[in-house]
Amino acid sequence: MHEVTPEERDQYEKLGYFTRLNVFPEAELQSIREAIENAHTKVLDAESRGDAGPLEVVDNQKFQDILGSTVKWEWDENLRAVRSMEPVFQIDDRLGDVIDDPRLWKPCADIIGCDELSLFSDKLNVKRPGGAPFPWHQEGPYWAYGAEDLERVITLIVYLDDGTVENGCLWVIPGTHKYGALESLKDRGTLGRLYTDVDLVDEEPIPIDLPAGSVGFFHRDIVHGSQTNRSEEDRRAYLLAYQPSGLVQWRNRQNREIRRDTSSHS
Ligand SMILES: O=C(O)CCC(=O)C(=O)O
Repeated sequence: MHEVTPEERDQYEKLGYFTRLNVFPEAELQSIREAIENAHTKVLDAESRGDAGPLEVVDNQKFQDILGSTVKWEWDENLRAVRSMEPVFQIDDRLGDVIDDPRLWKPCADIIGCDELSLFSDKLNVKRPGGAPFPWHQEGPYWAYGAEDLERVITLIVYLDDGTVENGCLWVIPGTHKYGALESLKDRGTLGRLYTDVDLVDEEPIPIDLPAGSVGFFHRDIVHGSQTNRSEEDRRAYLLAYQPSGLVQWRNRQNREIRRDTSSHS
């Protein structure tokens, strides 16, 4: 079950991504949302009681290690909110079940061509109303330092809320995975080196506007990004990346094998 279809594989090879609609029904989504909000609350509580690493400021962005997660705070001084957390599954066990869900890992195993997988990264993007844009970038160059088998890492995004142009859904530039690592922005500080200079590509961006519960699977080198959340609702997403078995995660250097036979999954 859950195999990649020939059409999906073809689209992945030509355009660098494919999507599946409504993979998670509302009842399951609700449970995942509860898990991520619980993780978010625990991080805020830990920070409030001083149980957090030092605040690191890179350019105008703030990062902090809290509960084993690298927390990126929102850029706006007036908005005390978490922007992203990575890794996050260690904070709420329910997220471990999501990582082991064959609806997510099986298509990745097919694309990678490897039956046994381990986790490369899990990340929660919590884009609250007013949440900041994420500039154009590729994961490949970002992950290059630390990946043990970069060529065989595949990434995906689970939409926990409807993703719309208004609320800052993901955008991709189809076909750009074929360029490999592109030039980054110059003269934009330290983080500018992580962002892609899209003036160098001819392809046009498209929004990946999908209903909650849908999943997009992406090549590590596809150029992607997102805009400000201009709506009044949250736009939350859970991003996973898988790699062959036996390797360590990108951030915490620990191995987390994918469990294939969990009773909660068919
Ligand atoms: O969720 C988003 O807005 C952008 C996600 C993304 O590209 C990332 O976290 O690398």
